[in-house]
This record gives sequence, structure tokens and C-alpha cells, in this order.
Amino acid sequence: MEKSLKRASWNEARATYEGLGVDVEAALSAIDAIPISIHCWQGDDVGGFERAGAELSGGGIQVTGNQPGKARNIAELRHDIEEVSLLSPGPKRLSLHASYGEFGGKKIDRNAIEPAHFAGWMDWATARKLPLDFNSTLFSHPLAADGYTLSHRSPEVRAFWVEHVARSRRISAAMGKSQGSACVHNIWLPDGSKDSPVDRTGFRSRLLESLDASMAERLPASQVEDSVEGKLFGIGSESFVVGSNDFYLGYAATRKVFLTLDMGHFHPTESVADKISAVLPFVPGLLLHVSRGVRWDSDHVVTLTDELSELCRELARSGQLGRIRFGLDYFDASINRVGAWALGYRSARKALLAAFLEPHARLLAADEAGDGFARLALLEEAKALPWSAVWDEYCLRSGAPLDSEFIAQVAAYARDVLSKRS
Ligand code: RNT
Ligand code: ZN
Repeated sequence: MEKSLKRASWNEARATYEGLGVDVEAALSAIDAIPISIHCWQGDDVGGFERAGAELSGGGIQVTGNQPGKARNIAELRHDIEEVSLLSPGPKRLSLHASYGEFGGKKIDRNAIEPAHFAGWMDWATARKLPLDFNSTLFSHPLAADGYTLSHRSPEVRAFWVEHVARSRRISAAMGKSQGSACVHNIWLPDGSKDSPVDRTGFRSRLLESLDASMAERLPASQVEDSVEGKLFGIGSESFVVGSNDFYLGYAATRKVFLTLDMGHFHPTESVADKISAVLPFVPGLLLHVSRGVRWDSDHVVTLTDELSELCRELARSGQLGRIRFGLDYFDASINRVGAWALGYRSARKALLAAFLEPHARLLAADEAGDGFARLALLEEAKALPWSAVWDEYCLRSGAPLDSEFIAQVAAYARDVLSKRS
């Protein structure tokens, strides 16, 4: 019964869009060409598996909440990722942090990690047709405990982290090679201070030197896409962040690496959507970290906000999809982790869909005619178009639950799997 009603809404929606000059099938194909990279770290509160019970520490990021059911080992995390995949329609990748390697109970420090520690992930991901992305991990470590890594005053500490990033790049390249699709390697580091330093210049010149040293080895762009991620502030780095957006914009433009734009890393009145067209002429590509900032926190679960919708519209309008990567970045331990994980994915996918259903030709015509009123009115009309009927069809075609089935499926997994974890 419900499914036949869905059919009727779908047919009606398709006709409505046709009337506005929008080809719904083309929009569905367009979003099917955009993989969303699922971040591994929502399942275990950014703890990683370097040792049993490892936890996020330092770095100016924080997970709050104590919902039971957290993944305690790699097998549980993989199980959860499989569930998130079932709940999430559309093409996916998986973004791993370096702290999620398989170290077999041995103490392998960050300056000793190798592709072999990720061979299990590569096999697992290949079997599930899930290409991998990678992240250096420059936090939750004694040598990052005072808040500095690549820009540290100590040459020994810097050398340690340079080696870590260099090895992370090699691991990324190994992944890219084996999966036949470039692995995006993201570099984010927490360096900064609570109060204003006097020697900002010193920190930034050391970061520049360290980054250059870690990227000295030339690796094929077909295997690895390095990307640098700036930030406005973190917890404990309110007055100074060495790797600010300005710093990395210059770095990415001159070193020809990708720039990461995290939606939670800018002043709330700044539009990350606006940055896409401003930055793309100068960098080889962008990695979007799809997140949601709320007051001081940059990593709330993604929901269908105006910021996300606008970001996806700008992405759809850019005509540069080949140079934009799309990854999730949020963590919340206060609600069902798997549910939160998939909810953020689904909202991101919905925003992409709605963006590609925009009556683009009409809007552009109003824009080009200088008819500001018609443009504004059309944009308002577009917000209420029946994209949710197209979303239902997309879920049905891909075998993912409809919104009306989503909560129950998450609850069943909590009952059957998560509640059995202590
Ligand atoms: C932190 C950055 C970074 C992290 C992940 C865990 O502010 O957004 O991307 O969230 O590396
Ligand atoms: Zn981020």
C-alpha cells in the first residue's frame, strides 16, 4: 500500500520537475557519480585501535556523550560500517585515520606505520567495493600532548611527525594503487594556543618547512591526493591556530595540493558554499568535510541545514565535480552512534539530490537577465519542490530503507547488536 502511494508521488514529482525543465533521471545519475566518503571515526568516538581502550585526547576536538554500544575493536567497527552502508543509499568510500591500523597488539608508533598495517582494511574494503581515503593522525599522542606537532619548537618532535605524515602518504598511495582510484590523504593538525603567542611567524615557518619535508617524496596523483585542512579555532586553541585557512590556502595554491574546507571551521557568518568558486581556480581540488558547527563545536551530526543545501547547490553548479571530493566529519556519542552516522550520510545525500534537482536553466536565465526578483522567487519555489518523492524512489531503487523505515532499522540493529556490547 505504502509503496504504491510512493509510486504515485514519484510520478507526480517527475512531472512537476519536467514542467520546470528538470530531468529527474539525469539528477539521479549525477548524484550516483558522487561518492560520499564515510568517516570511520563516528563508530568509536575517534578512539582508534592502537591499543585496547584507546581514547581521543587533546587536539582541540571533543566527543561528548556515553551512549552504550561503542565499537570496541576493528571487527565491531567494520560490522557497524556495514550497517551504515545498508542504511545509506548511493556510492560510498571509507575514510580511515592512521590510528585505525591493525597493529596485532604490538606497539607500533606513528613514525613506524606501514601499508601492511592496513592490508586487512584494504582486503575488507575491496571485497565490499569501498575505496579508501586516509588521514594522518596528529593528536591523541604523547608527542602532541602540549598542543604542537609539525610546528613544534623541538626539532625531534617535528621530525617524528614529519615521518608520520610521509608514511601516511605512502600508505595512501598503496591504497590508491590497489583500488585503482586516488586515495584522498587529509592532513589536519591541532597546533595552536589558548592565548596569543608572540612568535606567530616562528610557528608558521616551522609548519611550512615540516609540511614541505613530509611531502618531499613525489607520489603519483592517480594514487594519492594530499589535502590540507585549516581551522578558525579549537578547544584550547582559541587565540591561535597555526594551520589557519589563510595559511593552507596559500600552501595548497603554491604546492598544488588539495584544500580541505570543513563546514565547522569558519566563522558562522562565512559561507563555505561561497568558497568553492573562489578557491577552485587556484588549487588542484577541494575536499569538503561535511559537518555541522554549533556554537563552539565544529562536529555535530550533519542535518539538512541551509548551509548544507547551499554547499551542495554550489557543488552542483560548479561544473567541477571531477575536482571536488566529499567526505563526512562529525562525531556524537550522546545518541545511537550508528543511527547518527547514517542520518548524517542520508542528509548529505538528500542535499546533493535536491541540489541537482534545482531548476538550473530557469534560474540561470533570470540571473543572466538581471531579474533579481524572478531569481529570488524561483529559488524560494525550488525549496518546496517535491524532492522527497524523488528521494524515496532513490532509496527504493538502491534497497536502502525509506525515511519511514529508517528509525526502526536503526532500532533493530541497536537491539540485536549494539546492546550486546558492554
Ligand atoms: C578537526 C578536523 C579533522 C577531524 C578528524 C577526526 O577539527 O575537522 O578533520 O575532525 O580528523
Ligand atoms: Zn574536518
